[in-house]
Amino acid sequence: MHELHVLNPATEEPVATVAAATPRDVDAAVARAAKAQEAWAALAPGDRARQLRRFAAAVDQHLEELALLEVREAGHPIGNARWEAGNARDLLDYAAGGVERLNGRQIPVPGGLNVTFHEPLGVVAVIAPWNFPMPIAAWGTAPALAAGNAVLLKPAETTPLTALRLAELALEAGLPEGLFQVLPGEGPVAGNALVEHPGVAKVVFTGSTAVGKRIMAKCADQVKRVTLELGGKSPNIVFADADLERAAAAAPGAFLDNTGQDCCARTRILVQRGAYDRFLELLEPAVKAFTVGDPADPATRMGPLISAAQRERVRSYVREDAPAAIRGTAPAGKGFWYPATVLAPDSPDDPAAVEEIFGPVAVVLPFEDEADAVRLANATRYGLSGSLWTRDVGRAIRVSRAVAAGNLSVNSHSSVRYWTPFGGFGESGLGRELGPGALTAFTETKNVFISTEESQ
Ligand code: TXE
Repeated sequence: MHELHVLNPATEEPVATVAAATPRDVDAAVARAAKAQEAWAALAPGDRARQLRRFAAAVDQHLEELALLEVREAGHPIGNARWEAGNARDLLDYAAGGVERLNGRQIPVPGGLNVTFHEPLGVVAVIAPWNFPMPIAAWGTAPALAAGNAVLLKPAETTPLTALRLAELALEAGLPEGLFQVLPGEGPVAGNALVEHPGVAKVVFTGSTAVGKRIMAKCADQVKRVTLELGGKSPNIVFADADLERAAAAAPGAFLDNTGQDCCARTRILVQRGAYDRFLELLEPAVKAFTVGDPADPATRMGPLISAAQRERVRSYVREDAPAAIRGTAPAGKGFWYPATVLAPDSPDDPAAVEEIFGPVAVVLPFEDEADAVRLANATRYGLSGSLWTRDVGRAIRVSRAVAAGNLSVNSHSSVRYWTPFGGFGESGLGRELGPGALTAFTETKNVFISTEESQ
């Protein structure tokens, strides 16, 4: 039997060993989920909503425990981990609030009554990554359940523990047996079995673009529904007319939060030529003040990377002789630490400026004018998020419309709110999560025409 060995990324100490699901386990889970889903979809909306609210309340009661588990399995600073557990709770509450508002429409047509229904899909697979284990699990799970589906959640190999605890809390809160099951396992084994299973109606995948493409191709065989949330290489565009102090104070968090393991990380810092030197002068102390260390310490802002493999991946992008603008420090000894690094590549085509590194590494590049900024921002196969800093309102709107990305922020780096839509352009993904359309993404629209002709 395969096992997953969960390590504390800050210390490399073993935290737990978890059995990995096999394709046979997936078969059994799909059958149980399908059975539970029928009864769940038949419930009155208010009853479904009440059960989800109880689940949210259970998460709320165990918030600190869940956050501490996240600290241990993912190495996230405790402050971030509390936000993550809170985000999972909020999603469940938000989705519960949508159950009774999941209404169809009546569209006038001659000769009868025409109505639309939002029918649940059935069994949904949520394949989650390790960078935000709880929020991303909840982004798929909560609206899918609310819309009347069953959910099989496969957490990442390195972070199965919070997901398993969420499943226990769901049962304790009274959710029916089988409706929400967690299948820890390996991507190519358990994950693939979910993707290929004919009993799974939709796959929600968050992870690498390479695996996302493979999943999409496999889903095509069955015309299976799929939502993809993939990588990013988002720009942080600083115009010379911006409040440079504010922009420089905010820039470190935009690529160092979660140790840069964030699909929205603003890792391409584009600075207008006239402000370039001044901005770097302001950025350096801000990067160095970003406290790195023990994730359990509330003062810590940056923890370790998730694994030795991820650290190797990050290292591979930062050559020893790479022209660096800023280099921070990281703890020595055990743990998968990596220092905050800002590179100043000679060319915007340098791999560090083009590929998603998924670590605390950004590049800084100069640009000349607005058109040049937009051209550089869009010179990527990704399109997840981005920021722009300017005091000119017209420019803020023009550039926001011109940058091809799903989530933009002006004079801010904030791009994720559970009540607003989230997702990417280009190779950053397909479909949207969160926001007002979150539940309908887990339904099929059915149109029914009822003739009002009198019988002869
Ligand atoms: O991702 P994988 P990895 C990016 C980031 C990172 C890189 C590699 O650049 O450095 O991907 O990370 C499951 N069928 N992101 O290797 O492999 C896997 O078990 C079905 C961006 O960890 O894509 C895990 O649950 N499932 C990102 C999930 O996919 C499969 C978040 C993600 O793992 C599978 C994470 C298969 N064949 C990484 N192979 C984001 N968008 O935020 C793997 N999995």
